[in-house]
Amino acid sequence: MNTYVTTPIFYVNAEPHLGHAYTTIVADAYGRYQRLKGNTVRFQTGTDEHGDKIATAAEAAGITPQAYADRVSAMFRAVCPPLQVEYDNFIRTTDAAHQRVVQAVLQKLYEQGDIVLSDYSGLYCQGCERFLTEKELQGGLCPDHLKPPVAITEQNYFFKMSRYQGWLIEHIKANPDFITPERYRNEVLSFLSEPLEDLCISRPTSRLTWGIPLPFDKNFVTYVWFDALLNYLSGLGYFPEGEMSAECSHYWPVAEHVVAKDILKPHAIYWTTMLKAMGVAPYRKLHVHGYWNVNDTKMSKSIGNVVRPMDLVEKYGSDSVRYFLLREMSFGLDSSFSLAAFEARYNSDLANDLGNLFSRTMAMVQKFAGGKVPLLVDGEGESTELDRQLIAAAHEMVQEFCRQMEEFHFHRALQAVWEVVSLSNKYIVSNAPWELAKDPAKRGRLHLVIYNLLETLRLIALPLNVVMPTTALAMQVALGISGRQNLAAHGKWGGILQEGAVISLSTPLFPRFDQADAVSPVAGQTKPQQVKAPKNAVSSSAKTDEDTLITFDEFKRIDLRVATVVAAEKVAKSDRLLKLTVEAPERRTVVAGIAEYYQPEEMVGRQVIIVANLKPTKLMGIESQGMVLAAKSGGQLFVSTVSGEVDAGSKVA
Ligand code: ME8
Repeated sequence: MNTYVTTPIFYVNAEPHLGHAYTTIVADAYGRYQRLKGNTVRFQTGTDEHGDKIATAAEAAGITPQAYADRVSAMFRAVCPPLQVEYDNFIRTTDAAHQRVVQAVLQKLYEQGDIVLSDYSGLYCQGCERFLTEKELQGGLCPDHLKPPVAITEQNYFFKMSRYQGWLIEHIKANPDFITPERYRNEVLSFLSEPLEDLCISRPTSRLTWGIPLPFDKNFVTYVWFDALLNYLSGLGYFPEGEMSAECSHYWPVAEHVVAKDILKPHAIYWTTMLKAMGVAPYRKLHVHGYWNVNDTKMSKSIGNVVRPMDLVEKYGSDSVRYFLLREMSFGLDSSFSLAAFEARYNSDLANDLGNLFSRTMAMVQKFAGGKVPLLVDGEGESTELDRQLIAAAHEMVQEFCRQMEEFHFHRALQAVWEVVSLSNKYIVSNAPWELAKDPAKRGRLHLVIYNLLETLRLIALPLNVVMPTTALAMQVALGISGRQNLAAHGKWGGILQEGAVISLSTPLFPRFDQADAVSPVAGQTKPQQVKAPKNAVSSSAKTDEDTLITFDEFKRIDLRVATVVAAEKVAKSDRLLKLTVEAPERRTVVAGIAEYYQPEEMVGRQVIIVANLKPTKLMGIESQGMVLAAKSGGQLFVSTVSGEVDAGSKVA
């Protein structure tokens, strides 16, 4: 089976924001899901570059519309890789091939009498780039742009959309899944219950030149929507006359468009009737989602609350952003973004639930099964009701995930996975492997419990390939699984993990988010990347005024020790932190904010001075049992030490 999934092509008058990222992630996740089913997928996104809005923005920037479009289009392209969005085609409406298709379609419809010249007087909104009807106005203003439209009379070309109204109503009624969710289908049917007006598809060059010239009248350029909608076909190599290209005949019949509610009408009405007039079958489905608001307020440049996806990715990693957006929004309804909600979900679902399940299981494999998939010996380690429950739930999870993905219910698909994550965490507690480990007679049972957990993790990772590709891969690598995953081949319990296979040591999937690293992803509110005094590295210069003097007794309360660093590694997702294993003389972990100044290997073997009696604190999910002393000077950081080698744990006084 093939799938062709598309996002809207985005206007290049604004930088990519959270809303654009959401639609694109939805389309990407759906594409990945189809690939995981073994289907062939084509995924197209791109930019919409003609029209008033772009011309006006370019003028304000003092550059040509083409240069302006090049600049902003490149931004839309550039956010894809960091969001792990893997498109097959990025289309631009200024591409020559696209422009040729638009002109050929216009010519065809003109010749067959579907496009006619006529007088038109109306109320034009520049923000919407269209004439508005009286009914659409609210208090005389455009409801979207809150500005009064301008009365204009001009000659223009019109697409006789009304000819196809009857056909469209029948098509929507005969195909209940054509527009989903149902509320949007009903909205379109209700709109179609009134007679359709014909669609003005030209703009006089006296008013706008930044557009595709009409092939039959050089005094006009094409209305931006007529141009833009055709991207879905031109991107497949469609051309109006002659045979459909191979790409086209493969993919057009299975086209699924993903859009938000703001552009329902152009997709449900303009585009479908254009296709009918062109003699091309309608797309297969239109998936319509709601709007992201920010802290319950409409996202808008003027309010200054536009969320930039790149800021979120830099701070939390793209898997977490993808997870949050797909888990938080019920597809079709509006949703509100807030950093608090983001961090709450990150800490509870990712760091606690999934992250802990993974690291606990990995630790148990190392401790109780020699770091390998345990060998299951027949007769040893009998199955219990808890095992049967876990196996059935893991199995059902894969089925449920697929059912929900088919319906674009991403939040429910993820809920299904997290139910098993939570059940697995309970399974650990109920089976208490650490207790089983104390009794050699229970070794078989211990190994079965560990095997069941590894197999559940494998099944959890499988659907996660769709939403969190990096995490899924990290889990698979740790479990010794390689190769392209497939839902049918790998979605059942058992038979994939190799008994005796080495389980690699891995870093935590989601270190707990440390508030101190906060960078606001809301434009205009970005805090400077404070190089905050790392909580575990002292660097301030000493004041000597009366208020800051301490008594000898106070000083004596601070337990300073020489510690020898025996291992050091970078802390995942942090630029500042190194995790040090030190002996002082007992082994302990100290997380130090020195990663910008020291490579982990430079630290091993060094003796440092630590505050040994500092209350333990968690940094990026790792418990730090002490603080390394260091001095900062001339932009460099120098860790404190002693002038000769001393026994680890020696007191500094
Ligand atoms: O309309 N919440 O481009 P556009 C969720 N060029 N999604 C949002 C959003 C929000 N707050 N804001 C924007 C156009 N989007 C035309 C499309 S297609 C042939 C031409 C997303 O840059 C959502 O997908 O205004 C919405 O439909 C789209 O961006 C509008 O992008």
